[in-house]
Amino acid sequence: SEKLRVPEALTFDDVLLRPRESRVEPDEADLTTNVSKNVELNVPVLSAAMDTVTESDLAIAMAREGGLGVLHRNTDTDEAVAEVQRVKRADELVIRREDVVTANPEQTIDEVDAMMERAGVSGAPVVNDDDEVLGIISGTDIRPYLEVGDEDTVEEAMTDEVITASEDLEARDALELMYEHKIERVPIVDAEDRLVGLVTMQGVLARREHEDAARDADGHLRVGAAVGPFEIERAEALDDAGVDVLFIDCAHAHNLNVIDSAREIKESVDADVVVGNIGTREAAEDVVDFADGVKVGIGPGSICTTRVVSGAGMPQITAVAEVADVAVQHDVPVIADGGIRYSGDAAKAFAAGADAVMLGSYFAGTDEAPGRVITMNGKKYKQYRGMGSVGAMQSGGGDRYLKEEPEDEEYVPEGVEAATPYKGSLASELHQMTGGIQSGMGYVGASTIPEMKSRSRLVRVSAAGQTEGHPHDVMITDEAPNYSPS
Ligand code: RVP
Repeated sequence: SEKLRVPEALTFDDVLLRPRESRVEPDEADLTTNVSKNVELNVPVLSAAMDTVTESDLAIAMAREGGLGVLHRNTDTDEAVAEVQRVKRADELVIRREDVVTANPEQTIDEVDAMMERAGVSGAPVVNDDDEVLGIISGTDIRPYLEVGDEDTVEEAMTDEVITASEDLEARDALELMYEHKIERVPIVDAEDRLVGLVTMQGVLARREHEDAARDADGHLRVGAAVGPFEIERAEALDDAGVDVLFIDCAHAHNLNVIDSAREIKESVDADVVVGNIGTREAAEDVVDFADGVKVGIGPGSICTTRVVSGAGMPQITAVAEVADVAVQHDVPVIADGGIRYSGDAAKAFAAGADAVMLGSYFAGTDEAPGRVITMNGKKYKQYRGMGSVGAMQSGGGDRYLKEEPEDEEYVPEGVEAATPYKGSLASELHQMTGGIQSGMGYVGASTIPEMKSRSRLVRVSAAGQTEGHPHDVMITDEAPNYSPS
C-alpha cells in the first residue's frame, strides 16, 4: 500500500558525527550563537520553561553563565512580571532605593549595628526624613563606639564627607571613584541630593566575575519567558517588564489558530518571539515569515508521553534537520528542545542544524531549580515533571496541549511526574555540557556554531554501534561528572 511507503526519521542515538580534519582546539571553539534574530548568547544553551526547572533563580544562574533561562508559565501574570524583574535586577550596578538599607542619624550605634547585621550589609547611607544623604556609616565607623559608647548616635560616628554620584554612573567610573577615595560604596543621588540608589564595590566586582554573562543593551541579565499560545495580554505585560524573548509555548504550534495568535503577539511586542514547538518542514514554512526563532520538538522530552498517548511525533534529529533546512534560508534561528541527555546529543543537534539547545531534565536536579532535595534509598533526587503531567496541568497551562480545562479534573496527560538525580550547582552542570559540545566541534573541525552546522556530516549507527559507543564490558567504579549509565 502507498500508506506503508513511509519515510524514515532519526533521533540522537541513530547518528554520530563523522570525524573530520581539524585544527580546532576544543577549548578555543566559540560557542556564540543567536537564540532568536536579535538576541545573541555566549553559550548556546537554554533551560526549559517548566515549573520544576526555570524560575528566576535558575534563570539568573543561566544568564550569568552566558545562556538563557526561559521562565515557565504556571504563574499568574503579576508573578511572571515579578520573576522577569528579579532577573533584570539581579546583577544591576545600581541597587535601587527600595532595596537599599539606610540608617537615620538619630539611631544608636547599637541599633544600627544590629540592623546591618540582620540585613547582611557592612555599611549604609545615612538619610534624613527627606531622603537627603547626610553621611555613610560602616563597620569601620562604628567599631570604636561599640566598646565605649554604644548609646551614641549614628550622627556622631558616621563619615559625613560622602562621595556621591548621579544615576548615569558607569561601572568603570564607579570603580575609579572607589579606588581613588578608598571607599566601598557610592550613594547615587538625584539633583536634590536625595538618595535614589547605591553602588557597591562588591556589586561591581561580582559583575566582573561573569564576563560572559548574557546581558541586554543596558547591562541587565537576559531572560526569556513562556506564554500560552493565546495569551496576548500576558505577552504584553512581560514585554513591558523587559523580557528579551517570548516563547509561544505550545505542544503543536502548527495548529493554524496558534500561528494566527502568535503573529498577533509578534505585532504587539518589542521582545523577540520564538514560535514552537514544531517538527516538520511544512510547519517551518508557515512561521518563518514572522517568527524571530523556531523551537523544535514534538515528543522527544524525557518526561513526555505525547508519542505514546497521541501516536504523533517526530524523532528529534530529523525534526531539527527538516526545520533547519527551511529556517536557514530565512535567517531564523532554530532551537532543539527536548531529548538531550548527554553533551554529545547537543553536538548532534547542532550538526543537524540547530543554533541552540533547550534542556529540561539536565537542569532539573541542580540547586537553582525549584523544589527541594528528596532522599530515596539513600540517593538524592529532585522532582521533575512534564508540563503536560496531571500535576502540572492542575497548576495551569493545559492550553499548551490545546485542551480546555476539564470540569471533572479528568485530564488526559501527555507527560509524567518523576524524580531526577540531584546534581549540585548549575554552573558545573553547564560547564560539562559546553565542554562536551566544544569537544564535538573539535572532532568536526568547527570553530564556531555556524561552522558546526555547515561542516558536520552524520553517519548512521547500528544497534551494535550504539552499544559500542557506551562503556561496555566493564564495571564502572567511579562516577564520571558527565556520564551515568541510563
Ligand atoms: P528534556 O530535556 O528531555 O527533559 O525535555 C524538556 C522538554 O520537554 C521541554 O522543554 C518541553 O518542550 C518538553 N515537555 C515539557 N513538558 C512536557 C510534557 O509534559 N509532555 N514535555
